[in-house]
Amino acid sequence: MKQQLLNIDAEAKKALEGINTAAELEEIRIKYLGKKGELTAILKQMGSLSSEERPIIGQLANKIRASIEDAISKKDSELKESGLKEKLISEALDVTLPGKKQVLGHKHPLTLVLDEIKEMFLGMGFDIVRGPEVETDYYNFEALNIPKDHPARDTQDTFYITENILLRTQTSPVQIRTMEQKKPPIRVISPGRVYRSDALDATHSPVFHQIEGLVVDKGVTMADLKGTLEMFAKKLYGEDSVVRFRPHHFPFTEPSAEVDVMCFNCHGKGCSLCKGEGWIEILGAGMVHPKVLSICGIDPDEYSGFAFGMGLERLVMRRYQIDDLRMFFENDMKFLSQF
Ligand code: 2U9
Repeated sequence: MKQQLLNIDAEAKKALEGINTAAELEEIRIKYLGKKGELTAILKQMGSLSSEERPIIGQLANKIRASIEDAISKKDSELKESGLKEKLISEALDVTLPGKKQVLGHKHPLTLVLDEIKEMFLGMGFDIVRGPEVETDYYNFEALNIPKDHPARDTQDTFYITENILLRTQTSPVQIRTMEQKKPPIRVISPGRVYRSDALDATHSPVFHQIEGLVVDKGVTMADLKGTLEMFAKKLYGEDSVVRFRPHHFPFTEPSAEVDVMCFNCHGKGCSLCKGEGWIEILGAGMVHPKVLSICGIDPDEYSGFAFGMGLERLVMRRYQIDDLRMFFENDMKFLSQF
């Protein structure tokens, strides 16, 4: 039995030399010192010894247990220390390295220009009003003097949800709601998303943004409209901008006009930017049709007003020479990071 104990001691020490992990160490502890371990197995045979041999073997067994436990704990410290060393090496930080550049986000080009336009009109005494994008036929068409059989109501232009509910095709319904709720003087702009049943391509999108404006007061004339839009054009395109009004027709304004600004690239001569016209259309406008005032409960004999509307995407595309509308919606960082 003595020789067996000495063998176990030697075997355990040898086994400890070849291990590298805490799990292997635990296996050795269980194998030699555990309840079902080799040392315990030998001690179970102590009963067969003489009363003289038993204390000697018992003492030796305890000495060997203690020695193996020491060896295990020494190995454990070594493993922990070498593990710590590896950890320190693998997680070493070179504090002299330059910091990682924090890429800051920024506003979308549509938001940049919309914020600029909002500031211009706020500076001219306008308020900003918003309204629902899901509208009724009444607010989107009827109240705007667009009769039932008008082509604008055709489903190829408008997203109908039910016969009477639709996605607004312009932000004009917000102005109708404003005129119903507020007595003149009214000076508002209504920016927002509008929806047209168009296929997405370089110049069309089923969803785009409009900014419309409305002024209603006593004695408002076409001169006020021209003055306001001229000031807007000069703020947007520069003090030397020239605007012109071309007669047009809209059901909700009378008289109506389409408003051009002289091409800031060729000053009216004609170039690729203005497609040889010399002028660039920026918006539509007109005096609010008396029927529209009346339907909102405003007496057209006492009050008059003007209104205008512009498409934001087209305006931003011209300003930054962007030739494909889809760039606005694809979230391509190469595109967006230019602004
Ligand atoms: C009310 C009365 C009149 C808004 C107007 C236009 C002319 C116009 C287009 C510009 C480009 C729509 O986005 S676009 O395709 N808009 O030309 N809009 S007058 O007139 C109104 C609005 C509200 C109560």
